[in-house]
Amino acid sequence: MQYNFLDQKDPQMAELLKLEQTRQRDGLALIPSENYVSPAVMEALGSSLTNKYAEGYPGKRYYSGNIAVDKVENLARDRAKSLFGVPYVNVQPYSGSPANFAVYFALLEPGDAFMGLDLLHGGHLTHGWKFSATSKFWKSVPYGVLPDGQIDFEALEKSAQENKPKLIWCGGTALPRLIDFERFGKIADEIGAYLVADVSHISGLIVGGAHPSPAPFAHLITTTTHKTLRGPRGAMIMVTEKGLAKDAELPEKIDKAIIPGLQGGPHMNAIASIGVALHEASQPEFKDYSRRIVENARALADGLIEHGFKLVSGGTDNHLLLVDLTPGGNGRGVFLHEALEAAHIYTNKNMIPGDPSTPFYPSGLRLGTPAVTTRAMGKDEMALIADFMSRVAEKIKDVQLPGDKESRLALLKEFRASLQDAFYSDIAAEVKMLCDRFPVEV
Ligand code: DSN
Repeated sequence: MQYNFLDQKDPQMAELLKLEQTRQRDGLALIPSENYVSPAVMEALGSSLTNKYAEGYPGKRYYSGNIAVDKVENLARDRAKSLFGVPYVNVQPYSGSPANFAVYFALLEPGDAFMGLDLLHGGHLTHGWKFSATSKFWKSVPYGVLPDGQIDFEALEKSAQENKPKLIWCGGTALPRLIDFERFGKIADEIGAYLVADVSHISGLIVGGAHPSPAPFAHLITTTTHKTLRGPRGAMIMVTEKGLAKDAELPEKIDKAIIPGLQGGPHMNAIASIGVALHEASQPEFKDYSRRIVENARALADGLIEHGFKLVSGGTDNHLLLVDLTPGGNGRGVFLHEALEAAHIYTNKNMIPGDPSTPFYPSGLRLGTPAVTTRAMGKDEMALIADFMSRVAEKIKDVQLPGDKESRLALLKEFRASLQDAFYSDIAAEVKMLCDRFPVEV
């Protein structure tokens, strides 16, 4: 790996970037929100548009010199509209959290009630988690999932009738099952609330036809652009036909919430790069890609179940899996996450619904297949990955989380030292051999 300029101009930083490239190239990226962008997406992101300020919107900027950037933003917007089948898109949010904040800012008054999936049940921080600013400025009324991992629609409907939220979020970050957007739409319509679908995790599956679209049922859709959609870090807010019918001013309200409400200059390089990713997502190969993501997630689920792992909801309909580690003891997610990392298998510890432990020591592990599918791995490779994971889990099966804080910290220190064992570097070598067979541009 070589850089044209960095190697000379800033070798210290160049070394760090190479360290990360090596990690991405030689390890298994199983974090469901991560992916590998194409060289074309990366090129647009590193283009001269990074030099340009363009506060405002196409045709209405506060800076001169917009010949190219106006066309870039319009092209990205048009591509998103056509791909998601919606009449309006804002492509300027810096990322998912700012996009969701803009929705609150556009639609709610301070103190208004809203509903979102509890973080501990797979929701996002910005869907009303108690430590998020969203629950400081607006009144968060969370809903949850049933023990089988499905949304508890009965409780949600009852609570919606009682609390009359102005806005209901659907979507999440750790939901392995299809989202019934139609049922959400009915509940929101009964009380006159806005339904906002945050499809950050599954937007690539939606445009690829591997997950139903919320467009007929939601008023607004938010999504990040860097997960299954395989673009750069960024986000979009869309207004659907249904949203326009409810409030024809929604596009203007969203635009104003982004700027001057929350943001200044849009990151035009990211917007160009989003445009490239949207173009890629409109190609026939992307349909195949999104289908294979789900196929691989199911194969990985089957492989893990064969090795004795328990999965929340018993499997998956999308790109992600949530492993319930409680059969081996509570709060063990951190140990498996770190042990797998020592073997160059990257996952993330995660709460499971009704978790008996705490967010730092959760009882689950979240996995996903978007990145390994980008590397063109398939079902056979998912079986190998399940085998690697099972060997690592077996190695640490006797590690149990102590009850008190001091003992936990002491154990974690001792556990981390144990990860120097050759057992992990040997598996990492096998992981590298697998990765070498499925090269990826990083
Ligand atoms: N933090 C993201 C995820 O990993 O799911 C959601 O924003």
